[in-house]
Amino acid sequence: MAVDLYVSIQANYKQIINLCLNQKTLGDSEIKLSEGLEEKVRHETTEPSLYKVILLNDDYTTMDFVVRVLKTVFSKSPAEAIQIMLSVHKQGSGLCGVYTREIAETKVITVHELAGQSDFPLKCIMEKE
Ligand code: TYC
Repeated sequence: MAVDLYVSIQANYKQIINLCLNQKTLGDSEIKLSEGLEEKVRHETTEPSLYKVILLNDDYTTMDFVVRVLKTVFSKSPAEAIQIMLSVHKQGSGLCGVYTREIAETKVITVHELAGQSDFPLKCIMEKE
């Protein structure tokens, strides 16, 4: 009888814990699962995914404009900007930098906006590392 009461009280405590942890059912494995998830979230927030921002070659955008984009949007030195532009011109594509998702997205949008304002078809893409 006393043992039954103890087990019942323990079950109630487990239910309260599970409600706090937003679990549907009871059990140690689910509490453990919840602890595991907390660890995963902590891990993801310390190491965000990185994305390569890549310029693509075309036949119409001037070399001068691409160099200007590399200097202003990607903070490249004049020598680096010329080297990357020539590499894109010869190889078809080239790496401009590696950034977190929102920064990479903003760089891609900025390149397309600047190109559009000057009527160039310059294309820029991002790729998850
Ligand atoms: N191929 C272009 C030309 O000959 C130059 C160019 C370089 C264009 C790099 C785009 O991402 C690019 N004018």
